[in-house]
Amino acid sequence: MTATTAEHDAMRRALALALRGPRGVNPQVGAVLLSPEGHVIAEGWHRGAGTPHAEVAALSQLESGAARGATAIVTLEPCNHHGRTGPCAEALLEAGVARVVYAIDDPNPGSSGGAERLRAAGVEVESGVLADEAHALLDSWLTVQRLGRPHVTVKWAQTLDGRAAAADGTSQWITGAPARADVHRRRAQADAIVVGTGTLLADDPALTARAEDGSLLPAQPLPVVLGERAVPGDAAVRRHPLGFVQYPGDLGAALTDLRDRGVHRVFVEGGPAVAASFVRERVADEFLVYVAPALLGGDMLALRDIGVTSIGEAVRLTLTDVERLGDDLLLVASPAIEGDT
Ligand code: AOF
Ligand code: ZN
Repeated sequence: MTATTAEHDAMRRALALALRGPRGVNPQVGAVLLSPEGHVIAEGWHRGAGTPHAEVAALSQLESGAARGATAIVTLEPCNHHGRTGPCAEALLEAGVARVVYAIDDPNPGSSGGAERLRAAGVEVESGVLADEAHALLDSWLTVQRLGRPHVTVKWAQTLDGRAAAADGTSQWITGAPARADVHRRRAQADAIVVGTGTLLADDPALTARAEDGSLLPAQPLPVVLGERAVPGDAAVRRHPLGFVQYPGDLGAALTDLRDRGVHRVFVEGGPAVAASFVRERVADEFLVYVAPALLGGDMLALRDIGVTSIGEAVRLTLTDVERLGDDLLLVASPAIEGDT
């Protein structure tokens, strides 16, 4: 039996509940329990590492026995491991849940297998309900699980002819205020902002996420500087509330270190050389390209050499969104095959 309308609605609710949890080393997960008649009898969400999982949080809302015959709607496959908390698959079985509907499989080898465990015990299990939405919610956590590195967004602003600076190197304010405000909103979603030493020395960016009135947004990503050149003593980034980290080389090692610091979402604003290095190393999951209706001509391209010499080697992307921001355009694109540019 595929999922019912009530189950779809409950999954939507579970996704909203998941968002109440913090973004951190653990995924954001939501759960809703439906009575056999399809009424919501309990809700729960995961409140971060070390706290009960969403399913257990929902079950704890009920008197013992009240979940017998119920359907559990969960945004992630119930776990099957003894981690910081007991396995959710066992908790659901003990509570007498008859049916489990979840959105996406748990990619973590240490905790996956809950679906099989439940089926083996005679529980009906459905998966894939609102899977796209659950993927979108967990994209950075899924990237860390699958690829062992943070999810990477590479952003640049360019003119209509693909230039990011004028011949003299000046590059600030290619796009207008609405596009810049959009960048700040998206920066604030990231755990780290990356720039190269070239951009740092040329623009002296503060690398803070700010509101339209210039005030600091509550969530600040960690500033990351890539490259060997020294950060000047009076650089604006030195006044960042979180300080900054610098990696002289090896992008892979930098991303692994950032992952180990709990960074799941990296926002690369680095300039044409840094952007190109992420593309060359195939570690860019999403591109945000802000396009201003202006022309600069010349050689100051938005992206340096990415190792493509022939058209057949072009890095093909899928356009996932187009937005108009004032006079500018935002194009959002991802590698044609996820995680494998
Ligand atoms: C679920 N429901 O609500 C969550 C799950 O450190 P632990 O013990 O909390 O385990 C974390 C792992 O459990 C995490 O990496 C992911 O695979 C799964 N998270 N599973 O059934 C939940 N948050
Ligand atoms: Zn669990």
